[in-house]
Amino acid sequence: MYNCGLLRFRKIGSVSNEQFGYLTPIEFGAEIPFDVKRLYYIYNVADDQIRGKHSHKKLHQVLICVHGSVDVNLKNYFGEETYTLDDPSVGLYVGPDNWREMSNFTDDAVLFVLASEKYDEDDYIRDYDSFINYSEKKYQLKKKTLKK
Ligand code: T46
Repeated sequence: MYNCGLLRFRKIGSVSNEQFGYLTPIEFGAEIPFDVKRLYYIYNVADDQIRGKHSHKKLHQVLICVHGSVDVNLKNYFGEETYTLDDPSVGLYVGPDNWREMSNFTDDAVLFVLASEKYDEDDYIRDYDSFINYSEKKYQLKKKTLKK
């Protein structure tokens, strides 16, 4: 889908061989498609909570569920997709102009996020109709329906 997609990181090790386990290295500049300026993580979220409900004008991010599982629904001018993140060796790249909603957090879920910019509330669009208007103007294409 436009401006988002899964990144598969290396997974070094094995669960055979007396369960030595895995190590996933992520080298900034090589495996992340932007310079990382901030990281944060989201955890202890009840399974009936929906987080997100906003888009970003400029921010690029990679979301990695390092423990447990979470669903991330993305909508942009060109389509919609839901990704289940449940593997710490997989990241979801989310570029600007994606409306995101995170749901179905398992009790043990820890969602780790790498971000291209420091926190800036002015970069958020938190109203869905404003997101649609902004996307329509930006992409200057004829009207296409983004379903609520
Ligand atoms: C996103 C998804 C995946 C800060 O003070 N600094 C920060 O770096 C962040 C990320 C948030 N905050 C404050 C702003 C709010 O008062 O923390 C509070 C909760 O933030 P928010 O409601 O935006 O959290 P989520 O889970 O809805 O969204 C977050 C990110 O904000 C957002 O950029 O893409 O995770």
